[in-house]
Amino acid sequence: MIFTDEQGQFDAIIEAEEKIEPRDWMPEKYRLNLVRQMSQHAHSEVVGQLPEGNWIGRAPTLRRKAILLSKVQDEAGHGLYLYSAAETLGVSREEMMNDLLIGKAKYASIFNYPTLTWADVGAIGWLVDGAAIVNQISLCRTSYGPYARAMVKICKEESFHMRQGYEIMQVLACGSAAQKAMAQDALNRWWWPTLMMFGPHDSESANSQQSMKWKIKRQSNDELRQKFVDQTVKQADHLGLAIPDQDLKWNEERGHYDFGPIDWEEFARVVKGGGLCNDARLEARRTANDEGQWVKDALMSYAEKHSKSDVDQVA
Ligand code: FAQ
Repeated sequence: MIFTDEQGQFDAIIEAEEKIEPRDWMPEKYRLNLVRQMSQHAHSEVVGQLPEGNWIGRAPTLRRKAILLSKVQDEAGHGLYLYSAAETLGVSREEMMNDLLIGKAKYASIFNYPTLTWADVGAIGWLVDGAAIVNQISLCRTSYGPYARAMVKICKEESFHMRQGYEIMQVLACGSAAQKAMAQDALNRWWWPTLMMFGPHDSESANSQQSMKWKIKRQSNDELRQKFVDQTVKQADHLGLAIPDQDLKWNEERGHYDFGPIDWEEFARVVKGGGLCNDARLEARRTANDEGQWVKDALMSYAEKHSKSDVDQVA
């Protein structure tokens, strides 16, 4: 079908489950919504290195240290794919990074909680990466091509991350009484913040309705949260650990687990900067930015010289 108007062409691509590519016309609000979500996603990957990074120097064995190093490095790579994908929408990495450093841009609330014990590294891999996979599998079918393609590679790596976290929990849960208690304590502290990762309930979600119409989001916040709960209850049972929710029970009629109320006041406080680690997380990013400035300057100067000599050669 040939369309004479740009909007009609865009609508047809979305309707046909095809991808919008950077060269295609797109409504300005579609572009801005994607920049918002993708840059938040990229920032989450980069800030998300910090809680686990806290344990690289204290991992219990050399093998654990090597695995954790590799996992944290993967998160940096995910940030890189996502910033690159967002750049195809006409926003520069510097602008996105600056918005993070001045506290304007959001990133996932979960990364403002502290990692107090080694079991927290297990809980992050199992629960936080587990939640991220549920969300990101769905985003593999997002309507913007570069975002969808980045998600495919990211999901493969997240599966390994989740496995390594679950394996840490398994070893602790089968260990001494003190180790099992440490695993249970980590589950108790990370469970509710992980459920908050999926965002507000659908009725309160400002962006969902439009994002679903544009097929940027393929499943709602509540649908994804429910999927995560349903799959994780069985995993906790297998570990012999208890999910800290007295209201959690199987609902035969719905074919899903019911679960207790989420503390949305806590969520709002953490998103607005009042979590235990918000200040420390931003401070760490600012320091990394300042201390790495000379590397960026050197690379830019090399790139400028290099591209100039290429031009000279062609001339
Ligand atoms: N934290 O209207 P909605 C990872 C904000 S990656 C902070 O429902 P939307 C890997 C939201 O931005 C984790 N803010 O928003 C890893 C909006 O504010 P705005 C990150 C949140 O976009 C693992 C407002 O609330 N994953 O973990 C949160 O339709 C281990 C209203 O919300 C992604 O970013 C929150 N949890 O749906 C790395 C996935 N939730 O922008 C290291 C991509 C909501 O209007 C270690 N993103 N808000 O000012 C998404 O799928 C969506 O953006 C949602 C939110 C589902 C997060």
